This record gives sequence, C-alpha cells and structure tokens, in this order.
Amino acid sequence: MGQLVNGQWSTEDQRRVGSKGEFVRPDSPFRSRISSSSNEYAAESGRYHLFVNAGCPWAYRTLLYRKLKSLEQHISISLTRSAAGTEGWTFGQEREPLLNAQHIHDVYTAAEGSFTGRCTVPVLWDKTRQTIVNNESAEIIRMLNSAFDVLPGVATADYYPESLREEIDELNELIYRTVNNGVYRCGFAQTQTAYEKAYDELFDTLDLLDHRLSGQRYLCGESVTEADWRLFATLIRFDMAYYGQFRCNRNMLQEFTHLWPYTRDLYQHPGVAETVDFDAIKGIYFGSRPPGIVPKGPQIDFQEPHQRGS
Ligand SMILES: N[C@@H](CCC(=O)N[C@@H](CS)C(=O)NCC(=O)O)C(=O)O
Repeated sequence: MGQLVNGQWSTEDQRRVGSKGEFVRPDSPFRSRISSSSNEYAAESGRYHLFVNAGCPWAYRTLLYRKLKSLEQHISISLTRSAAGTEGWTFGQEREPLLNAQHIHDVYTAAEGSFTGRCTVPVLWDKTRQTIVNNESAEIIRMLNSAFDVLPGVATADYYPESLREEIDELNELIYRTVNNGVYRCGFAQTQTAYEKAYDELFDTLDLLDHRLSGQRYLCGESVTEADWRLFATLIRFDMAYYGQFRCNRNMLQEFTHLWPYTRDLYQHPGVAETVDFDAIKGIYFGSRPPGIVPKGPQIDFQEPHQRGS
C-alpha cells in the first residue's frame, strides 16, 4: 500500500515479513491517552475526531464503541472511501472537511511534517492541539469505554469492568494473535509453512471459543465485554472476506454450532447492526485490488433469531 518517508508518500511497500515468511504487524506509533484527569488530553465534548474506514476491522472497533457508548454527539468522524488508491486510504477529490485532507497520509503529515511509517486507520485526532492522540485501536476503545463517561448523554455500560479485567486481557491476547491478527497472518503469509501455522492456530482458537460458548452466552459469562466486541469485529467479516480472500477456509463461520448464533446475538444488540457496512467490508478486501471486482455473495442473514437469551 505504500507509506510516508520523511513526510513524502512512497509507493514502495515496506515488507512486513519475518524470517520464516510470517506476517509481522508494525507497532502503532502514536500512543497518548485521553482521560478525565489529563491536562494534556482532557475528555472534552467536540474536541476529538476519528478518521476511519468502515470496512477495516481495527477502525471498526472505534466506530462500534462510538455507537455503543452514545458518543456520536461528542466525537466527530471522517470516513475514507472503502477501497485504497495509489496513495493509500483516500477521501477522494472532495477531501474531508476537518483538515481538508485528500488522503489519510495528509492527516499524518498534519500531525508530524516529517512522519515516516505506514498511514493506518483508525486515527484519533485532537482538534485543540492539532495532532494525533493515538492510532492504536485497542487503546482507543479503552478510552472510549470510560474517559468520556462524565459528559452528558454518554452510555454508562462498562465493557472492561474491574472484576473481569484479568480474564478479558487473557482472552484478548489469544484472540488478537490467532483470530483478529490471525486472519491477516493467513492472508499475508509469504510461505506455505507460515500460512498453515496461522491457519491451524486460527481454527484451534475458533474451536476452543465455540466450545466455551456452548455453556455461556458471552466469552466472560452472561455480560458482554470488550473481548466479545473485539472478536465480533473479525467474525462479522469472516465468511464475506477472510474465508475466501485470506484462505481461512476450513469452515465458514456459519458452520460453527455456537459461534454463529453468538455472532448474530451481538449483531442484534441495540445499535450494532447500523455500524456494520457490508459494502465497505467487501470494498476494502476486494475493491482495493485490481480489477476491483467485488463478489456479490455470500448471502448471510445476521438477523436470523439467535436463541441465546434476550
Ligand atoms: N494496530 C493498528 C492496525 C490498524 C491497521 O492496520 N489498519 C489497516 C486497515 S484494516 C491500515 O490502515 N492499513 C494501511 C497500511 O498498513 O498501510 C490498530 O489496531 O489500530
């Protein structure tokens, strides 16, 4: 996809491959935090903005949390086009209104003129300090979960409760490595061995989670947590994108006894369905590659009753 080198766009793709041909995801460089007690990044209404692509599973986490926590009135957004162009994620000729950016890389250079690195979404932008606060989705959703709770109208739901943190962290670690990033390790592997290792680990974890969900409604019991939402972002894309495009094809999600109704259960939570943009999902995985033909199928009914409680 290319990247910035000293603030200039370069179409040369930096290799993200380890010595065994395995996909290696670079660390996110902007890691500041918003909090209700921060002097630098205070939790204020209207101050922050998200630059996102609705198809991307990492950016999607932040869109989902913005909805779940009723933060739409406090945090504004700019959506890129779903497919990437020669200069990465783009807003097209119309540009987006906040920074007059045409590409996501314009947002990175607005924060740091000589930035070197990949220009990923999501980006959490501070309108006051005119800079990027954070571009790591795992950290952004933690902030959205609680930092803005003091503002009017914000939902009080806590998806990272104190009593479950250890369990959530443990699940996140396994699910990030083998499922969220696991599908990318399948799709971007450069050797057969690296691909098969990622594939086996992915389906071992999905089998384990399917079994876990046979005896309880959600990953940590009877209440939805961050671990569920992070898993959901991958599962909702599974049959449509990863099964075919990333060769994650031992089974479709729809063939799992418990994971499939579990995914529908989460999809049917108030507000969630409207955050999922199936055209955008197909757009990033298929539309970004020439000749940009997007598959019509598969037909999946996420609204089918899930029978896992109400
Ligand atoms: N660690 C980041 C990863 C984000 C990420 O890789 N986003 C993809 C889109 S799905 C991206 O923007 N890729 C562009 C690139 O790697 O150049 C996060 O979770 O926020």
